[in-house]
Amino acid sequence: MAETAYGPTSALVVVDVQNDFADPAGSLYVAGGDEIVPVINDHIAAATAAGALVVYTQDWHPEVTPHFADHGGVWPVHCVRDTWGAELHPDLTVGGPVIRKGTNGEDGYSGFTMRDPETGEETTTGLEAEIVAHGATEVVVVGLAFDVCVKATALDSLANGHRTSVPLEASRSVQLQPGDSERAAIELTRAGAVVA
Ligand code: VGL
Ligand code: ZN
Repeated sequence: MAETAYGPTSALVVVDVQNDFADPAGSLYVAGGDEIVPVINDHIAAATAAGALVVYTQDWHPEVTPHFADHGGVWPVHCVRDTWGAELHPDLTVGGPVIRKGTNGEDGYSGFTMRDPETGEETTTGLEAEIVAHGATEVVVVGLAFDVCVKATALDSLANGHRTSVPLEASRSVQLQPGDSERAAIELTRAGAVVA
């Protein structure tokens, strides 16, 4: 926490801190997801005090989507729009825009883009526009899950030309496969992110 420096040209992207991921009763609970909420709140407080943009993403799926295992995907049903599981965790400090992704049945791993699971077509969310409007050049990505949506969001941030860091203490991995967390850290570091 102390190592992450925030200023007016920073953007803190808080990825998918939602009940289904962050509450032990959630349908796709990420181990330790609840423990990092206060850590993330410390980042939010520091970012806000420094004049940084704080922006949130929310996985927001229809009931039926090829993202879910029942319909050809790999994940249990989670973050169905307008349900408890899709709500941001009640202890999370919310003080900034919320970007929803996956709304039309896309995979929506990255907070920046949504990829249609059938056609592969990519569309953008409003996240990059928020960052540009704030004049932010450095992006810090925290939240859930490190090896899925945090990774995808940080990779797109790098591709968009932002200096990008992922503080590990403010993120946890879902590990669909053992080793996913380590592989994600390597991939991010190779792409130019500061992962620490
Ligand atoms: C996520 C799996 C499926 C995430 C979203 O937020 O990391 N993981 N959908
Ligand atoms: Zn999802």
